[in-house]
Amino acid sequence: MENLETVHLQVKDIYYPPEEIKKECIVQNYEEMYKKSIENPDEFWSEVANELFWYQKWDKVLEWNIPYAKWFVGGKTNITYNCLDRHVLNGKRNKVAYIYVDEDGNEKKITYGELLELVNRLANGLKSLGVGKGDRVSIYMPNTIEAIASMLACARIGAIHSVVFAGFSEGALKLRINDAKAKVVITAAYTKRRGKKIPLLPTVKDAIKELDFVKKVIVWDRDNELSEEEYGSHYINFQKLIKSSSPVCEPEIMDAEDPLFILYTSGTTGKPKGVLHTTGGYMVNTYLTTKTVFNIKEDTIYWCTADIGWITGHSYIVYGPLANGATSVIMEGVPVYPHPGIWWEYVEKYRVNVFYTAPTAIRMLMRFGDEIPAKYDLSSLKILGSVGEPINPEAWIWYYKNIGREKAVVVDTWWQTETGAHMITTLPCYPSKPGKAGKPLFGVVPAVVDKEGNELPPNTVGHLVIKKPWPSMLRTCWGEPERYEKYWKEIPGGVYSAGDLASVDEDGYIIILGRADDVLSVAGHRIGNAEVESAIVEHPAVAEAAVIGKPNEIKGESIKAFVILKEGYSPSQELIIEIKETVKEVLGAIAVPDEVEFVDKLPKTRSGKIMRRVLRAKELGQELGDISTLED
Ligand code: 6R9
Repeated sequence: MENLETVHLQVKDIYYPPEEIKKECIVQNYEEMYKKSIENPDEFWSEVANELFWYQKWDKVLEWNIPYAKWFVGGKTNITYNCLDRHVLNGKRNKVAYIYVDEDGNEKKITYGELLELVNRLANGLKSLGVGKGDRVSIYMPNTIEAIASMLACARIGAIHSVVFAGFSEGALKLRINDAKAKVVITAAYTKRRGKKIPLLPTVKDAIKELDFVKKVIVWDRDNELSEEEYGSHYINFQKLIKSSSPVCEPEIMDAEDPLFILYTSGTTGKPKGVLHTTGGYMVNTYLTTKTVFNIKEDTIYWCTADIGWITGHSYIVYGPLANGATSVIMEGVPVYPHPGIWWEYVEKYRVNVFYTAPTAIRMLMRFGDEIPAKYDLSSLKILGSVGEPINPEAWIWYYKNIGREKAVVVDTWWQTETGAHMITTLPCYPSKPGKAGKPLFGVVPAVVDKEGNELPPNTVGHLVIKKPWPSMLRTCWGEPERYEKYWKEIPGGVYSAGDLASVDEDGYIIILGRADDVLSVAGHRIGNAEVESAIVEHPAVAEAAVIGKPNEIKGESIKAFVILKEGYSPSQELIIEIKETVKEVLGAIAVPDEVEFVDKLPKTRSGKIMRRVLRAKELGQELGDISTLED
């Protein structure tokens, strides 16, 4: 940000929570509680952590050797004990934990008692395959109860799960299994999407062909249709494994800083980073944020539409809601199939109180018109959440009016895979402003700074940083500590650099403007420009490629690729199709460029870096800006 810009905020409106909601809020005094969390963090976090179960309490809340933090030092717990046993022992054995629904109206409910038993059986099954504390298990599963149970089974025995979104292709899956050196992979025969069965097992088979450290693959054979030959010694039937394993499994006693999971996310360069989260701090902060941001009470029906393959699924489908003993809806499928009112049909059917989704989905559903949601009784809704990318005021207001019927509050939650939990949002008791995420949550000290780390005046665009460690922060990048350290070195002053551009208004509301670095945000998913480029270059005809994000009304950004062909190849429609196909194979459908343009040259710096900024400005007809470093 050499040139400071001033944001001209179009929306001055402030929305106050309706009285009926306000009086039900668990947190009534945001300012006071926030102040305490900053001024007296030890006491604040101890009180929160004390609401949960520990085999042994911590000696110290925080040990901070920048950039390495330890939270709840010396504490011993198991997150699954807090998510399951604690509720079962507190009279909630028969409370529904999840209501699973699919596109066809099939429903499956599981109670806390049943989920505990399923998790224990699977945990024992994993043990029988030789999986133990610290071992990695890759999970490539559809958005189902079985996937959640797989994650929890790992956590039960101290194995580190690495969930890979089931929409990723073989290449992306292989990279992640390989990087984590997973001993076991858990998968399913298929996932359901738009009325079709999308096979998953063949992708796993291809991905692990050369990975001999993968000892076993557990397959959830959903329709009992895999033949005996499909198995062999490598493959284990999920259902049989569960049946033959004991329903009792003592939780592994975990140190607060023992790893819980790895989740891969795109960075600016090279391969995705394996963001590592540990047990205690992650547990405490996902518990607290779920409780306070979504106001989870005994009878709350909660629905987060994310997929467990993303951090939102980890924190706000699995760990946060379960730690709070909530009842959650989960759905396998897309928001428009079999019809674009399917989400609202389920909100009505299950009397959902808290609904959490992404702006890209809201914008898509908006397109189908106000009449669609108008057909349903959505009066149960109290809190509407947004996550994944900036929500434009138009979509915010549509969500508020057409879904919330002006009786629910919108919480726009800014956070990241790296932060583990919500960081910036307004709590439901607090006034919100469309398009602005809002205020820092407990313990979070954000600032908007220039590249040198100087704090900027209100309404000026700069880099979003976090000035203090927080309990659910990533602890490292798997096998690449230098990449972790970079987050804290990017901007001077010992601060965490989020990689986002932001500004603060005169009331202290933070607005997030998008990524500052070479990371795309397509339909709320982070994709590194470099990842797409290297996928394109895998096509034999391609010499070099550069990709940029272009504003897209629904997806936020769409991908455009500029491609230089090798000698002897000439541009053609077929090549465009093949290049797109290559990206799909290497990375998956979400990373496929909408546009491919063949060029003879790419703008580069003298040091050979592609100046994507220049390509983008040219594409969008904007000023080229400073091009003094351009090669020619
Ligand atoms: C949770 C999640 C993180 C990036 C983040 C930012 C964008 C997320 C946002 C938002 C504006 C919000 N982002 N929430 N931007 N307003 N409420 O999405 O994690 O996949 O790691 O992406 O998403 O750019 O830096 P992740």
